[in-house]
Amino acid sequence: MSQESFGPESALLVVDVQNDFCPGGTLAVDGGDTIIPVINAWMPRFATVVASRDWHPANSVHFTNWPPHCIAGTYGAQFRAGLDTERFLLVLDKGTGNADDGYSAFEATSEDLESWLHGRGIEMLYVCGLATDYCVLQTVLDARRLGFGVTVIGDAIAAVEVNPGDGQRAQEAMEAAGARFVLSGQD
Ligand code: VGL
Ligand code: ZN
Repeated sequence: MSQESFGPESALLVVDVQNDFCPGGTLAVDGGDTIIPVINAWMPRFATVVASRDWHPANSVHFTNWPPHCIAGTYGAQFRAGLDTERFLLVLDKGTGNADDGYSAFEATSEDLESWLHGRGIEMLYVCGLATDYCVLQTVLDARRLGFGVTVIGDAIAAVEVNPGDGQRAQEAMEAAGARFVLSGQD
């Protein structure tokens, strides 16, 4: 299996691999934790690895649509154990205002991701994490709108599937926006 490193123009973006989206969490995603070793295996190939966290206040309007999850500073908001967090050069907190959904990592309030990436000459994003049909989807659509090349790691994402098929439809929407999908070992 080829495990080439990527050039400095490429970054890995790890979306919301947090306890509440993993088994036992308040908004658990099927397979939310099984992607962790897959993500870890990709990290050493990048000079730049960035991660986002869903990071909501307890009184967020977001919780009119969702069970409370990823409340700032709580166990549910922590990165899942086993994720190689020491490789993160930047951690972005999003959904931090009580009127924010904050699905996209480009809406992070802790750092402007677009200018941070541009400042480092990064033009290509490899995207993985949770959840395919919300935060991965909105992050990828924003990245494409902003002109980044996007590759989604198809075996390192998992979907909420509020409605069956949401993950598949999200993939189609990302592909229609120009994102490429790859599988580990076939990249
Ligand atoms: C997410 C639903 C609500 C996600 C966040 O990380 O995909 N989904 N908040
Ligand atoms: Zn959320």
